[in-house]
Amino acid sequence: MTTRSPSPDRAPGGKTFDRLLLLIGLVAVVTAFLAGMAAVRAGDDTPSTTVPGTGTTVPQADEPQTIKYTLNEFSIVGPTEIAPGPTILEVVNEGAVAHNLKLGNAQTPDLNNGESYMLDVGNLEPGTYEITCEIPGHAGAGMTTTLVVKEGANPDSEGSTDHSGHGGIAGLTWQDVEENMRKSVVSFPAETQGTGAQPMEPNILPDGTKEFRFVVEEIDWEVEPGKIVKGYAYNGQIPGPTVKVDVGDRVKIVVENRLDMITSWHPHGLRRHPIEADGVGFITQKTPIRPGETWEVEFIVPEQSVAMYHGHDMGLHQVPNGLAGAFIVGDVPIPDGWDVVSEEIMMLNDGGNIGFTLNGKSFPATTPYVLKQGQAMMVHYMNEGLMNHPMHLHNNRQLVIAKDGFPLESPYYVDTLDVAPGERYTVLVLAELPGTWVWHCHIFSHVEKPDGTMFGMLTALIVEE
Ligand SMILES: [Cu+2]
Repeated sequence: MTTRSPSPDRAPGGKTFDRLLLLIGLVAVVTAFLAGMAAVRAGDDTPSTTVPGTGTTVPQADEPQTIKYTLNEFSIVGPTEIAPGPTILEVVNEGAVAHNLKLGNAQTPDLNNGESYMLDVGNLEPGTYEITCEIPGHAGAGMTTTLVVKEGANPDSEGSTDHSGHGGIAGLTWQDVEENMRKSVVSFPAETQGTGAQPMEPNILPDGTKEFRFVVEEIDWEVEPGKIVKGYAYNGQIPGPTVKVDVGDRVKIVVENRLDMITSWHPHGLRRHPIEADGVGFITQKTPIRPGETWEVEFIVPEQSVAMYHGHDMGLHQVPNGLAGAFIVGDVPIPDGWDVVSEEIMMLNDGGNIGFTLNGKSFPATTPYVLKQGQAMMVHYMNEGLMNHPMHLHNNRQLVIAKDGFPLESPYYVDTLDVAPGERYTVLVLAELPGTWVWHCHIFSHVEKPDGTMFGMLTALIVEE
């Protein structure tokens, strides 16, 4: 027990031949002459004009049209329909982190905040083109869009960027933005298929060993209402089921790989686990767990820990797509004077197909937490993503009592706690004031889309009187 910790009572309110050559030459000369005539005529008839508010130029026949695209976390905003012809994309990164833009074989370099690039995409024939940011994870997080090229298209159609004149953004009026926001908020908490991080019961073997069996599979996962993505799961859950055992327990871990790729099982942050259990292919085990194989390991858990198990080989691909779960050993000591009614996992993720999520779900499909006034709950923040997330709870305090499972000698109060990839923080959340209190990552692009829709790493603490 930690004795010097503050008690709730004492403290105040918390991404090839000559003839043939001659013939070709003649054809080329005639073609160039005819094209030149056509250009002269087109030039006379079709002056260049700029469509107000879009930065889009409607060209003379020979002159490429310039189409503007804006990059942000995590969106690509620009016209959704343009006319065929030679085209240059003016790509501007308004985001906080580096982004790029790819259309067909044309791709910009990585652009930092405020940088722009004129990308010549050549002569666009009628058709549908995918536009993406190629930085790992960014397309999955939303940086993808479709451009339809067709005769007679007006580039001033839906989706064009316009930061002026409408009181809204992304070509929307403020009323559209408000409506998008309202629709997302009023549907909270929205029901979706599948719940992650469910408590896992072990098989008790004859010698008392607690056996945990994991099946690694690709599944369809509903991240937000109607949005179903391909994810990787332990036992059909994202995050995987929550393991909780006692200090001194003998455990057996069995991992069956039903993927068409290698995987492994690493107990990140489990303290003093034997090296055979460390789950790194060609280093602590002969090979990764190959498709169709089953790997197992048995060991004693010697110390209280707040750990996460996850794929380690092909981790870049698998973990951001859901292959992670909590592994808790024993109890984090609770300071005196606290009424702690539950122990919760809040797993943070931000990459892959899953995107910005809390426990595998994006708002409004996140689960709210409900407490009575004066109660407290223990929450283990676990970051299995690729980015930091400053987690902010409105108006109710959080007492940080452990870092990466190590109990703090001097717990401290926060309202915002930055959780880096791989970190775990254990906090006691005190329900001080009645009402529905927003609880979210404070990087706005992780919770709000450019069109006003709330999504991602947002939930609520509901304090009942
Ligand atoms: Cu965040």
